Amino acid sequence: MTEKFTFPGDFLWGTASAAHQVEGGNVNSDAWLLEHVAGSPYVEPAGDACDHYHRYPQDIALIAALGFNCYRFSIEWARIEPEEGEFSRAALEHYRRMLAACHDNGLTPIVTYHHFTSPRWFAAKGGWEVLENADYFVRYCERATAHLGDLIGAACTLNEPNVGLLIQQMGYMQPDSVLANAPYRAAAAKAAGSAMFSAFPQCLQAPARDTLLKAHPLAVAAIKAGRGSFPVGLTLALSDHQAVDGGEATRDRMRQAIDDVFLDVTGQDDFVGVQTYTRTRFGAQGILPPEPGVELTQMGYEFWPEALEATMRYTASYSGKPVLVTENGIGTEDDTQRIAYIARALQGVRRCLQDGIHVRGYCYWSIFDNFEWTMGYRPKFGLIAVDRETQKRTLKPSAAWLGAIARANALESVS
Ligand code: GCO
Repeated sequence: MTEKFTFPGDFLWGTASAAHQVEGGNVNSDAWLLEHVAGSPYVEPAGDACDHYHRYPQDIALIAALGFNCYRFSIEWARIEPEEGEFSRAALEHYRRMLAACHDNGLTPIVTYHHFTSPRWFAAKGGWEVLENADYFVRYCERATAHLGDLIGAACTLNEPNVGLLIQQMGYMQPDSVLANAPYRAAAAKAAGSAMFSAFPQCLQAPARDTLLKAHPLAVAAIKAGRGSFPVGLTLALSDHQAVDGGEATRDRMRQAIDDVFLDVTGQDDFVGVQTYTRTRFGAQGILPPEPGVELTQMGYEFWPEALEATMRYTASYSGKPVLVTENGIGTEDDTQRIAYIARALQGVRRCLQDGIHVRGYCYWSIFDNFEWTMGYRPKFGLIAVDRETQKRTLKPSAAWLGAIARANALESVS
């Protein structure tokens, strides 16, 4: 039986992006350097990306025209503070214009202060692996807020500070002991003219975790003390951790180490940003491979749209905070599969709301097919395709489909 479910009146409907993945020409960032060294973990460089740095006026108008009421994007530290202590008024003004464009188009801007990339000088000082370096991030947050705060609708400090731990546990990234001697680290340090070079998320996770845990609450305090008044939170990479055949203890241990430690520093936050793509199953011995018979996405993840509901419920009950879905999506060439994925994920959002969980909004990752980090441009997460030669944007059916749901602020509920 189907009936109509209406979302709360202030529900945020949006899509998400991140500076390095869409702007293009982010040459002063640590990622850009790492993309170009011998033995780089990146299959290709970001290059011009989607040239969103120049095309944001049309892009933002397009997002609004589709029916969304918010846009999550990140401001780029490497542009705002190109050298240590040297802040670029021009770069800050660029982001002011982006924020103003959101408002002009009726979109609430959700700003991420740090979405993986940092300035080269920060990486050359050991980046997140050095505890004292948290202070550089906090100072940047202060300066950015002083310039932009009156136009910000909501803010995320760090994007997925736990993602390195998660992908390391899943076997997608080497353990710290191996990473420490990765030839590209030495090559990057040499290129940066430094004794060390550490770029997130390919950094040593144990020391980076401590710096990130220190930085987040300090950044929240700095942002809240600054210009403007808007909700502030942390986003986390949250996989639906499932226990199978006696895997409960392993699952709980992993959840504690990857998720709970970060949720434990959200005390002053206004929401937790939930970013979920799939599930992870744990047996008594550790992580299990994908279950035979379950479809895989381009990322090699299990197609498991209900993962979002599980992580929202876990996060809300563990933290006692409202949740905002800051990312949920699928890498696929098949847009019908994308629609099926989102449709099922949204039923989970609906069930959470019906159970009284405070969900502030849903942002699909991503607005464009963009630079999927080490995997380059192959995975297609976008609602909009981008021609890599001409930069021409082409709407996929999912863009109009999700935009219509956003505009209606309602969904047919399927039980
Ligand atoms: C992350 C980031 C995004 C990714 C997205 C798809 O999770 O790595 O927040 O930058 O592109 O998650 O993998």
